[in-house]
Amino acid sequence: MNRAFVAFLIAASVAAAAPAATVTVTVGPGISFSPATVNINAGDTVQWSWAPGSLPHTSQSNTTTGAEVWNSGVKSSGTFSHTFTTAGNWPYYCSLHSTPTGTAMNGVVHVALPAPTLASVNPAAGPTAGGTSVTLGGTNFAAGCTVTFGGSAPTATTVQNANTITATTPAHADGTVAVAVACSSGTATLNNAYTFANAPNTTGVVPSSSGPGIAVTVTGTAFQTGATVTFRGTASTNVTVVNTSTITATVPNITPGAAAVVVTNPDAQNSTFTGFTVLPATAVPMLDPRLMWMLAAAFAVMGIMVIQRRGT
Ligand SMILES: [Cu+2]
Repeated sequence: MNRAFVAFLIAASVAAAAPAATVTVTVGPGISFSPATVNINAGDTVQWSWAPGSLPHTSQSNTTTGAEVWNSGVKSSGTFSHTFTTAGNWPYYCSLHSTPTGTAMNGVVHVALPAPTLASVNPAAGPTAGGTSVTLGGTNFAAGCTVTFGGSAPTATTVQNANTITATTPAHADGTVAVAVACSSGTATLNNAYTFANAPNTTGVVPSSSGPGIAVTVTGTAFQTGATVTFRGTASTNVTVVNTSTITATVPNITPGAAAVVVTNPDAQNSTFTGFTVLPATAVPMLDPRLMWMLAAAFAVMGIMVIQRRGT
């Protein structure tokens, strides 16, 4: 997108939020409102202007309750104005020549909602499987507004009120996406507003046994910054997410024995590894005894080979 086009878009969006306008409807001189249908925004004014030499007419709203009630009374010259504040369709009629449900001398004012704005998406992350209930905050939401997450429609969308929509996330590939609210009055988009994340998968702990206070390395996939680690339900107090596949965590001070290791991402998705054993605090070897035996055996074999060479 080049700069000129961006400038155009900005100008266009500013134009969309134009200041209040006044639209004129001519009454008469015969039996007519002209134009019979006008489209305005909330805050705009309609001014009915009786044509020179007009027959006597009225302009009065069909509705008799609420903010959009008006009645000019019988006039054959001059003007009458009403400022609309409520979105919707507001039919009206001339009481001398028609009825609220008639067609002889009727008109309608369509008051559009201002375009929606989208300010917040909470929570901002969830599983790729979807099913997360997300609350969108903004303005000018109305019945019929639809939501997309990275172009995908939620499995459920409820417009709670003009400022709140709840939506259940669809399944979506791993990644951060824009969230958009599309209404008849316009579309609001919040870029990078929601992250679909794979569930973590904990595949190992190295070494597979260690004692309290010793840092071990947890390996796997889809670890997120801010992930927590527990050993048999007790949190490690020293966790470092090195990258998406590596976490270092200090074994907490718990009794020896098997301990499930659970990694929980900030989006609440978690994964359990069951192959870890907590050793007694006093029995932590400096090196794995099996490795010591292997090294000793290797040196012994090398030594025998050297001796045999010298002997020939
Ligand atoms: Cu009339």
